[in-house]
Amino acid sequence: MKISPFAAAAAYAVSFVRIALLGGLLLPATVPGSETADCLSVSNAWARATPSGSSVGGAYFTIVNRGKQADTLLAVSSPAAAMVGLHRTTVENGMSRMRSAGQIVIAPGQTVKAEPGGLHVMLMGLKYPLVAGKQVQLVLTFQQAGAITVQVDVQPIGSAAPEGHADPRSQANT
Ligand SMILES: [Cu+2]
Repeated sequence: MKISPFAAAAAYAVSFVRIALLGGLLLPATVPGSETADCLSVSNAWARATPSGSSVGGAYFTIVNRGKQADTLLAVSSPAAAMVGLHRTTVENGMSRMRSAGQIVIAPGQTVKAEPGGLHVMLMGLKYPLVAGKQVQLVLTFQQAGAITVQVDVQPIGSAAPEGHADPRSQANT
């Protein structure tokens, strides 16, 4: 039996709709935790819940560059924190340490993940605790893409601070 091009196209269209429904592609463009500027997307944005009284928190996300040009993450800010830094946790001589990560370059086709134990956003001087189930806003400023605002989901993870550093009030050498 020969399948006409029209039938094939119709079958394709039907399967696409099904995939779109399953994949949630029909959700509004502003999905929490996922924002896109042209070819650069920030997704999977989440933060650890913080105990009340804690002044620091960690936030994580995935940046994908689907464009043809490299882009650079210059800075991160948040209305929830007095200061926001991009840090990288490394293990040196069995000790977990944290350093400023500097500017993050995302090459064309590259995926950069901020995750516990590695690159992370450090929220310092929190103005209020990060409560599980709530969201917090992060603004990521890129050289090419400009400012991308991301709604970060706060997740109930029982650690007080990202690995490699403690609350500055309890540890001077942070
Ligand atoms: Cu840090």
